[in-house]
Amino acid sequence: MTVENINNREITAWFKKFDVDVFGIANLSLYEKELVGLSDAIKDKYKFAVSFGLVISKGILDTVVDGPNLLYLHHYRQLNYRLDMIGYFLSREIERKGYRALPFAASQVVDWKNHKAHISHKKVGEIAGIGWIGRNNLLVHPLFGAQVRYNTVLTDMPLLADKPLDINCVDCTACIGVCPAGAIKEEPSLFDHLGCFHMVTQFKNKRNLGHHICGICVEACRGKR
Ligand code: B12
Repeated sequence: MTVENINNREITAWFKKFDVDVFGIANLSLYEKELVGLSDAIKDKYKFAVSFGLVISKGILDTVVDGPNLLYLHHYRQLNYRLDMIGYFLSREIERKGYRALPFAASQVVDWKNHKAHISHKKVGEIAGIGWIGRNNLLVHPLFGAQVRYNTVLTDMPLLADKPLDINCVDCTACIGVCPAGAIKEEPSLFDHLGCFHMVTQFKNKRNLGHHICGICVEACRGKR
């Protein structure tokens, strides 16, 4: 068995131990974007991006009827916290084996003008074969739909990368009619980013949430749940 095979097995066992619902390995050279706010030299140090996600509680999503509420806000924050912890512990595990690892934040904006984080978890997840970018502009998993939150760890540990999936939303349009901003269109590239942002800003201010959240298109995108 190759060292790559052994490392893949160990990472899989590690994720199972931490009750991580979905994960995959992306070849970082397929991620053509910059790492926002970080030097290019950093990207050169790492060959792989490990993508991992936690499924959002169905019960919580059932309460998201006309937009976000305090329960959804709390759940959102707890999942982000757990995703950050998993990133930290996975990185420590990789470093103990003598390799480099760089954990990111589940939800941290570093460039508010352009709404960008250091790295796009959706794009990484897509390259890692976890799902596809749907009409709702979210990473859609074949089983869990968009009801997963993600994080990413970069590493130089030798691994076998997964391949992107060759599927998409096909004729599912469940998210189009429910979007309160009318931001979701039949054609995925026509997603109205600004309309979505204005709506989540309204929710943040009017519902006193302190975070740009919504959850309506997430609730509608159920996969096979
Ligand atoms: C900033 C941000 C926002 C902003 C703006 C989003 C935007 N314009 O992308 C606001 C506040 C509006 C927002 C809203 C929401 N967000 Co938000 N947000 C983020 C955050 C922190 C950064 C995203 C980012 O950098 N965007 C910049 C753009 C350029 O990148 P992108 O759209 O992510 O990636 C695309 C491009 O980069 C491109 N791309 C990248 N490389 C390449 C290479 C090539 C060759 C090509 C062609 C394209 C390409 O493809 C990517 C996929 O389309 C991420 C966390 C993270 N670090 O990823 C969460 C995240 C995207 N948000 C998430 C969610 C769930 C939401 C909300 C539903 C709110 C909520 N939680 O209730 C809404 C609805 C969003 C929607 N339907 O699109 C989840 C998505 C989970 C999923 N299953 O997809 C993330 C990943 C957080 C997480 N930890 O899970 N969000």
